[in-house]
Amino acid sequence: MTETAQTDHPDQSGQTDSSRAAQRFGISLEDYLLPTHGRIQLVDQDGALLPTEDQGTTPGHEYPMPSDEELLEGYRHLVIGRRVNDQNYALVRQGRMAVYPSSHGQEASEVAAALCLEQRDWLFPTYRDTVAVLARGVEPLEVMASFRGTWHQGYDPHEHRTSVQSTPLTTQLLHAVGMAQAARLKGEDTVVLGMVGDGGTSEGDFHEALNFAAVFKLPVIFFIQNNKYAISVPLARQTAAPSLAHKAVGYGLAGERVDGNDLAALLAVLGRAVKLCREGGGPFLVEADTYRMQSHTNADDATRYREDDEVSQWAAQDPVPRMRTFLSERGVLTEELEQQISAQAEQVAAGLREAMSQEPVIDPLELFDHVYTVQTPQLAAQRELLAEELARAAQGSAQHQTGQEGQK
Ligand SMILES: Cc1ncc(C[n+]2csc(CCOP(=O)(O)OP(=O)(O)O)c2C)c(N)n1
Ligand SMILES: [Mg+2]
Repeated sequence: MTETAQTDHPDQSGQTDSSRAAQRFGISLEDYLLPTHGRIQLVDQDGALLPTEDQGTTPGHEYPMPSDEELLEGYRHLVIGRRVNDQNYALVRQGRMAVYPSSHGQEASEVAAALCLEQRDWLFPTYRDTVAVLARGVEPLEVMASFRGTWHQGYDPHEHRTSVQSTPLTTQLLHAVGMAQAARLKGEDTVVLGMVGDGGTSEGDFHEALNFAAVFKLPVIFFIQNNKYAISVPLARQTAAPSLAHKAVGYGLAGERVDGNDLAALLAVLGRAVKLCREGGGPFLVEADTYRMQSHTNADDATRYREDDEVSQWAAQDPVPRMRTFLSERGVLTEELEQQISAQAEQVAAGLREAMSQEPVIDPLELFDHVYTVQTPQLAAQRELLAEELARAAQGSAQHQTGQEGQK
């Protein structure tokens, strides 16, 4: 370890970053690092603004309501995200897309993860986080390329400062931490947000990422979407901790738990975490309390391991109608705006249907192009072998066709 890590970033008075942050909020270091009891919620499941005393806040853990503009922009992404989730689910069932892990029900968490960041920040998503990637501004068809299997990676991670959607669990958190360290070394004030599921918190990589980030005081937000299942494994088999947010204190970083279906609360909590990280008060862990409404993927049948009653309880907490009611009653979301937003969502869905109906043009030889800058002799030989096979197959099918025509 370097000298910097051992001294825990003390300033001249010997204070650490976290103790400075705690002092700023007028609470003890322990109260700063520990999440509030329960969870932060600003808008209830029926779309009503909660009175301050019912928002789950405690001294030093207060969160101001985001502006109407921010919420309206978030709502637009919620509606588009829901439409994309459901369109892709249907496309998989029609055999036009290989796989799609839907975040239906989790769209508020997805959207907030993207909207809390500035363009210059970095997002590290998982396979479930397509809606977050879309809210980051990536073109829907580019995002879908990897799920369709037509191209290795459909978008340029550097252009959007959004990493590839990671399928190996939790590896993305180590990459997020590495990116934050690199940005610091370059003197940039980049904030990095790494997304992970409840199941992903049991991986060894989770420990390494949090520990490194905390020791080196890196500007990283670890954003856990606790959707209660890791395929069929329930949360109770994942951890014995009072909450996933409590894991933070053991590493010496601050944790908070938030209603993951309340867009307003998510934007408030993540917004403050970004601000603190930017000012040197990071890292942060935020646990979003949410639920996966559909099966894990098309290869899974959720009815085999959970009860309908549980699913309907969460259906009542749906983030989309909740925000619609809240914004309509505030007079922010008019009938006309609502129509514009759904027309935009329909347009995105139609674009996906259209694109997924076309046969993809694929050159199998391109498989060898991006493995090494300079191709190894083995790969060159394998490429040659495949090229010959393809040529033979093409010749065979041409002869077959001529034969068929001769029989006519
Ligand atoms: C390292 C690794 N181990 C196992 C898997 C297989 N796997 C894919 S998704 C998944 C469950 C993950 O659950 P969670 O982290 O809660 O995310 P969710 O799917 O609920 O969003 C598992 C075990 C994997 N992709 N990577
Ligand atoms: Mg999960």
